[in-house]
Amino acid sequence: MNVSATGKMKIDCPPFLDQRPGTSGLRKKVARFQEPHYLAMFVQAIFEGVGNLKGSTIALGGDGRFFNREASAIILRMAAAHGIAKVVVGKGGLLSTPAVSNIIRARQLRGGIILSASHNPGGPDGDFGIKYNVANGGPAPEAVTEAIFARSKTLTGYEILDESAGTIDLDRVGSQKLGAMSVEIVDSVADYAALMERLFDFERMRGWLRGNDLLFDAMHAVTGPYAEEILVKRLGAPRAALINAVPKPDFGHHHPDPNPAHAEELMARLWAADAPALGAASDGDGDRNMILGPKLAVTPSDSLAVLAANATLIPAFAKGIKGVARSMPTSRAADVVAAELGIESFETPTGWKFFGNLLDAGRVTLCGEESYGTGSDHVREKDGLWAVLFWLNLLAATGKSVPEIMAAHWQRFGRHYYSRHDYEALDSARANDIMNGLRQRLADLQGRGGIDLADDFRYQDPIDQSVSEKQGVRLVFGNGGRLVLRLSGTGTEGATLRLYIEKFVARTGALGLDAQAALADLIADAETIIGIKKLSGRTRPDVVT
Ligand code: VG1
Ligand code: CO
Repeated sequence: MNVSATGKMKIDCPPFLDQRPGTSGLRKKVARFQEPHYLAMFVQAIFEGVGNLKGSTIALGGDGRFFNREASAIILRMAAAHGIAKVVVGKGGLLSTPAVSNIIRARQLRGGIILSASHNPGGPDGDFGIKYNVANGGPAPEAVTEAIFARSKTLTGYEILDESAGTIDLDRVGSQKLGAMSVEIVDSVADYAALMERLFDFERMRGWLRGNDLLFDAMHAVTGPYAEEILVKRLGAPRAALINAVPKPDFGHHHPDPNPAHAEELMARLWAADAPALGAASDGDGDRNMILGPKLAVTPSDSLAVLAANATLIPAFAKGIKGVARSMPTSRAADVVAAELGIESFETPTGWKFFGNLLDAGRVTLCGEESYGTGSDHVREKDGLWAVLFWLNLLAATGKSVPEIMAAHWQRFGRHYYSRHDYEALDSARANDIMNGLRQRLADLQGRGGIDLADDFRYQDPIDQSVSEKQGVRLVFGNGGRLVLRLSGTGTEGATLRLYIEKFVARTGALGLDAQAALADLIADAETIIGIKKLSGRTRPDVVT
């Protein structure tokens, strides 16, 4: 170690070899991130892998999970040592992922660092994560994450300011200095709330909230303060419309994952006799959403299709939408709407980073993923509260209920019954064997047993022509059925296999069935063809959504 007159230290350290970013940033157990130099070495890999950050301004914020503050302090001292000119930080180190995206875009920053493992559990025994967003406000594309990974394997150390350079008070809004670097602490919510007011008809939504109940579950994660400002202060919902609205470092011991399996309290309220008209939840870093009506959970793939079909009722999209994109495992419900509207539709690999080019090129306006992610060109991330406001605006504009909107949608377009079955924490070698075994049989499967297409999804980006291989196996049946199998890229324990099951029923068919019942035959076929249970030794999936 050597300390210069400016307090800059070079810390020598051999590289860590497990820092390849996954679907959305680097995620590891908190304990791994707390190991000496682990976080710092990855941050150094970001600075060097991204490559053009000296003299620039970047954003920094996180979802408030355990280790958020300590990590923020380390990153600020490293940013100063690296020669970054200024960092814009959310108060208390808090910013939702879409809020970071907005700040980068609105202030034309070079990029931003987000501290989050999103929907993964937090706390000392939970997960931590770090992701880098580029100048368009979106997640770093694969070329950048691969450059970061390559750099992480050859680093010999990192640079950081000595503590004598001072510390930043994360809770004091305003300008501060760290060495030669400026730090601006900003209100975490203000810019984002102003953006939402520009997109939606707040007057009309206020009217709807005077006669209808809303229940929003922030899952003790980052959207609590956002919901408080937007839903309560600006839209007039009562404070009781929010549950779990105070962010906690361990998310109250829960998974901050907005799905029927993890939002128990919210689900119970929506299935009760006096259920609110709209129920919703968001995840750890505020980019996911779940939408519920009385006794009805809207499938995320359907939500994208409904938003596309009704977009012109929202002020931001009054002139129509340009196109729709969905991740490959997401159901094809949105494609049907796009065809009807005469607009383009795109199928991309899993992860929001693949939507950025299409949004930047003006080819699509709305994007979605089956994993409770929906968004538009207002930022370059999926956006949880945005989706809730979209639905609220839709209910206010139509005067219809959530079940009425869904029934009308299916009667017009037909219904894509859909479910995802997750097999979590499998032995990695075994999970890879199951994937590879299926891959080897693709040529045999194609054309047999009603399967029209059996392939491993390969994506060529229509804008920059970059290619991403092996993005998941698709088995597409001629009768409207589809099975998809892929390995998760966000887990931190063993491997998680995701099986996605989809079946299309035309508008003249049975539209009101329970999804698991409607999909039962296809689920049984999946076991016959792929044999996850047989090969993994598991009797049932860990999570069904
Ligand atoms: C999962 C979802 C994917 C989503 C990603 C990040 O990835 O399936 O659709 O983009 O999480 O979401 P994977 O590789 O585990 O299937 V978030 O809200 O956790 O940043
Ligand atoms: Co998230």
